[in-house]
Amino acid sequence: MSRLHSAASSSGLLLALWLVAPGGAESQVPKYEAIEVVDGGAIVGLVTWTGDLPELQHLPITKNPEVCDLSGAGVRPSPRLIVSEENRGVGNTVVYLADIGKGKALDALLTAELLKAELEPGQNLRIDQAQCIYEPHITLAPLRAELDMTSSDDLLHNLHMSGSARYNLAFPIKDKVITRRLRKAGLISIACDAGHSWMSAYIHVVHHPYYAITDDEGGFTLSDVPAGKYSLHAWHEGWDIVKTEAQGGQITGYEFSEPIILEDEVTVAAGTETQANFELSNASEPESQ
Ligand SMILES: [Cu+2]
Repeated sequence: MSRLHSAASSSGLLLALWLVAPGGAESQVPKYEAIEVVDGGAIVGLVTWTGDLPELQHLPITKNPEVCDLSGAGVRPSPRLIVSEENRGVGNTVVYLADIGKGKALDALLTAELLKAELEPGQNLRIDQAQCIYEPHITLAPLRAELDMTSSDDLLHNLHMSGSARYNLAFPIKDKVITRRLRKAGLISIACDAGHSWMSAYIHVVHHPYYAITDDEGGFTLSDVPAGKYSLHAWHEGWDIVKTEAQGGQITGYEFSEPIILEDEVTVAAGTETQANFELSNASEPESQ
């Protein structure tokens, strides 16, 4: 039983939804046509938390504290639910149009994400392993993009992907860069197989550019959307730990709860801004009830 069972099975579901073409036949790449968007609209909104906050489990740092636990806290706060104290906005939620068939070219997303990551256009997206945390925790990557992975830590990490990519990559030395192309749309779960059981991250490999990650205040914007009616989804990784796996008294991994997907219908009119908001709460996690 893999500790990523939960996330991997959800990504399978997500892929299944994406890959079923009209007529029920499966296709390798979901259908999407790049067109010039004239007088498109925007979808702007917030993902917020409602009600009491769950008690998040802090994960014990059981290996390499000299690098992974510089504060000496002994535990790593859960990275899985970020709620703003200012406005109860929920960060790290991926909001996207689930059913869009044509719109602006995917390159636009690549450029936007590169700018957000303060990289020059043309440089690859990058995931770092720094003080035994994946940075960033959530990545949006265009389908077929190359991803650079590196480690700022002077110890062994083993970056293990499951879901839409299945790379298993050792980072035995600091600053080593490994580049891989992401060839399949869908969700990738990442964990470290070198004993850092608290490390986790996700990549959404996307086949169109109408995706956004909410900021620390829960805000998102999807711009240049062709006028029309769409199904808008908000994906959150979830925050419950379903199972802790251990061997010989040492924690070896966690099974996390299923990701949560909220759905809404939005109608975008030409040249206008449409508001769309989502709410997460303890009731969003079936296991929490
Ligand atoms: Cu590691």
